[in-house]
Amino acid sequence: MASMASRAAAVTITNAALDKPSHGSSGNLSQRSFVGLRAGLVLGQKKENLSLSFKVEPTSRISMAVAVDVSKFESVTMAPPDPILGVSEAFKADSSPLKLNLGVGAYRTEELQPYVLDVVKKAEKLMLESGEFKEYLPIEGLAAFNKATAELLLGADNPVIKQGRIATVQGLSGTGSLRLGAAFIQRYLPGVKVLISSPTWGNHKNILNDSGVPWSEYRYFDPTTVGLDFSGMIEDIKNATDGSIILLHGCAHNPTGIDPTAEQWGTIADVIEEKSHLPFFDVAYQGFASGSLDNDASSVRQFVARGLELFVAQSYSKNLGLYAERIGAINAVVSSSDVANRIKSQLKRLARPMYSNPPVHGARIVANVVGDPSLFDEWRSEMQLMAGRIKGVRQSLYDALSSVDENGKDWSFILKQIGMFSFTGLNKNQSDNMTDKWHVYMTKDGRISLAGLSLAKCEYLADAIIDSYYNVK
Ligand code: PLA
Repeated sequence: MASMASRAAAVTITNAALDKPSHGSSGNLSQRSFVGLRAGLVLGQKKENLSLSFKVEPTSRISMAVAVDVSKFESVTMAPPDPILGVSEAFKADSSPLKLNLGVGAYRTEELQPYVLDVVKKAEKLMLESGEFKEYLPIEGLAAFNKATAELLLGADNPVIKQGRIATVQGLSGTGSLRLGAAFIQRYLPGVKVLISSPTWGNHKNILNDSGVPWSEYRYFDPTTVGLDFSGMIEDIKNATDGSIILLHGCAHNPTGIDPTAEQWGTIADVIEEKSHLPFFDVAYQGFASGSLDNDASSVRQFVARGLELFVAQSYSKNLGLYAERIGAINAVVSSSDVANRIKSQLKRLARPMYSNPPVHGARIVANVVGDPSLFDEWRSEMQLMAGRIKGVRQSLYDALSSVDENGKDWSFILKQIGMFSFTGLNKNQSDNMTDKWHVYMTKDGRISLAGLSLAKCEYLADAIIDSYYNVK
């Protein structure tokens, strides 16, 4: 018998098992012992540090002990925490009563509690009463949801919808929809580069990398003006190889909170058209930037009205507060219904081996809210309420900063930014100080989520920002 006990294969067979083969197994003792022994011996031949112990107990129980102290996965290294969702984990571990989570973009009430929209509760009550089934959805998702989401995006009377020039597939929220779109690009536009804004939502890079889609960046943020580097953006989009894909944030750019004006969107569309690029919109905040679903979709609608083909990923995490339901969609607006049908068939083909078909609950909520005029109206007012609370906090943070700051720095850029976030301009060391000294949790790029801030905490936050900005390099 081998002496080292680093690794061993094992089998245990009792008397009972001799008489009755267990489910799924067949054969008698001699066959099974043989299999167990052979497995051990084969392994033993391959690896010197294998051992095999085999004993017959007085009760006729035959057993082999297993000891594993070397994993097949020794080479797996620890992954770094996610730069956004990892912040919530660190926040949870902090026991300070002062702590404030401004990391992830999740809406909180003035009491800093998670918020479930009233319309969502009402829609869920209706769903429960009607006893809806839990069978598989079709691969492309719930038909009523797909119709509603395309109409919310483009406007119900958009000719593209009547002409059937849109392929909509329900996705696993914004992220999953982007991932499906990226998988489609990888398969049907192999090697075509996606241009993403610098900076952008960090997960865009992961999604493209994991999908095997090459990417590079276009200029977007100008730190000197704390505004949009519009000429840099246009230049980079112009200089990209013809037929590139340009990833655009439909509204409420994350992390900067800076959006192009309607006129600038027109110029961006001109260049994209000239260069035969394909725009790919990420619409994760429709209704959250301005409080109006229509206003926040105007960038996409402007491009569609020009007859451009484009992709759009949508999310209902923020505007309906359905974060954990994972509900969103990928849409392709194309030149004919025939092409749309073919694209849809291929998106389904990509989805099937990834997750088969999407979850139903969130899709029903969206479909029920949008399909019921009174719930829809209620949703719009709740959305305005949420967007309004964020605007109020934005103003109050600006006021507090302006009054605390003895050096008179102009903080008005905070008021110009829109959506859930403010890009403070704090660097990594300063952001670390915010967390280590002040228990304010935020991403290391200097982004704070105003959706996680209350009016009551604005002064405290202003003190933390002023200290970090002036006292840390
Ligand atoms: N696109 C952008 C631009 C986003 O900011 C987010 C979410 C998504 C897509 C995806 O959201 P979804 O999958 O939940 O629909 N960004 C958050 C959360 C709010 C995150 O990082 O996942 C953020 O804090 O940036």
